[in-house]
Amino acid sequence: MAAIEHVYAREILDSRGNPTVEVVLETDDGAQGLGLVPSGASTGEAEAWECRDGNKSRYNGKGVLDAVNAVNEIIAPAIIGMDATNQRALDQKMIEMDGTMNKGHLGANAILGVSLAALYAAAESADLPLYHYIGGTNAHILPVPNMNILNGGAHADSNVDIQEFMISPYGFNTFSEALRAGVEVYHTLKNVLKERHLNTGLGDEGGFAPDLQSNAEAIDLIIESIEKCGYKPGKQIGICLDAASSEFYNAKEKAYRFEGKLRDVDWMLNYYENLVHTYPIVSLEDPFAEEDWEAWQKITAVLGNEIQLVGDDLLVTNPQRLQKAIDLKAANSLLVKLNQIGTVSETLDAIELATRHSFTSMVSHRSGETPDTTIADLAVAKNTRQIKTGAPARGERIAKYNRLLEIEEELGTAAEYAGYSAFKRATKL
Ligand code: 2PG
Ligand code: MG
Repeated sequence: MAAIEHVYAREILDSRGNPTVEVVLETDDGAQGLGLVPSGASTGEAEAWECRDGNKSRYNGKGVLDAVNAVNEIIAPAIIGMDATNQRALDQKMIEMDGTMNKGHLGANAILGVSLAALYAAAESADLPLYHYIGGTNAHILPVPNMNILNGGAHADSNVDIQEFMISPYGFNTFSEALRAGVEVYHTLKNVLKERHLNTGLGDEGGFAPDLQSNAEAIDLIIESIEKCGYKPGKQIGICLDAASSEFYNAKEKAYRFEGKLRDVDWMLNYYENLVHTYPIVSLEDPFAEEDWEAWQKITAVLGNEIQLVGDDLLVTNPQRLQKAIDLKAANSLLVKLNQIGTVSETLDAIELATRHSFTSMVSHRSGETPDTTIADLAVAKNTRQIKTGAPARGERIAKYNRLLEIEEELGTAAEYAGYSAFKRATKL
């Protein structure tokens, strides 16, 4: 037992310079945990509620003092004395105190800050590294890093509609070799862009954000960079996309504004099919909007046996929405974001449910991040085999990759790199 003795929240800044919540939690055996909460830009409508003050005179309304107060004045007094190692009981208590379906009273940012801080304090109290504390003795598989090296959509100031163009270095023996290959491709892409006089400024997740002729051109540039580095596209390094299509969906017209025109579901489906059959794409996230379940069913029927179809805005790490997707045969993979659901235990429930129904799980950062590295430990703890945490640039993204290097070294001979096994849906591998 590690009884919670002290809980304190403060307002800090995230990687975009927006306020977010930090929670420090101490237990009676001297352990201390830190909870840092990330924040999205292309957020799903069904995500748990992120409490922002809305006071325009501070941070343009984005302050989180209400969430901080919710921790310091409401949550803290109610959980003092509880056992930090009983994560489920603690999370349950906060869910009950909130009393809404979407953390709409206390705020998911307040609740997650405490949930994470308790998790870290409990791991320290048990004297175990986080991945080991969460995952037990079988936590040993290093995930394939899906590195978002070209940013578009809501994460960039460019004309590129698809939000994320990721490289997946799966054809390597260790995580560190795979990471090195990905980093080399990233640096080479910069030169490839420069040669063409394209912009090399960075988007929110550290990837380049040039204006391009088409979305496919982004993939061409990436393939060229992979080859220039001496790696084999498809064989060693594949491509994952996140269309984040809810951002370009026009609900009134029931159509997608893509490459300057309104496109219906069949047009988009055809477009994706061509793309998948032209390029070494192994994973496609949010190809259709979060409430366009029918389109999701269509694409899953057509491409679901060939590639991974990841639900992010569609599933929002919510076991109920995931169950609906399982029942409807919409998507075959879960994107895992702690702050979409708001507690550690519900996140673990979502991963568990996904695994039970043969959905893969990709653990994910948010576009607004902090130096927190929980997702690196979580991916290893649950042997999810995949993580996405941006380009190999900017401290808050690099921190996660560096944490995985550390874990790989710590595991020593027990470490296993997921490699090809990560993409069990990708028949082209
Ligand atoms: C996504 C995420 C992370 P955001 O759409 O998958 O890459 O972006 O955090 O802005 O929702
Ligand atoms: Mg997404």
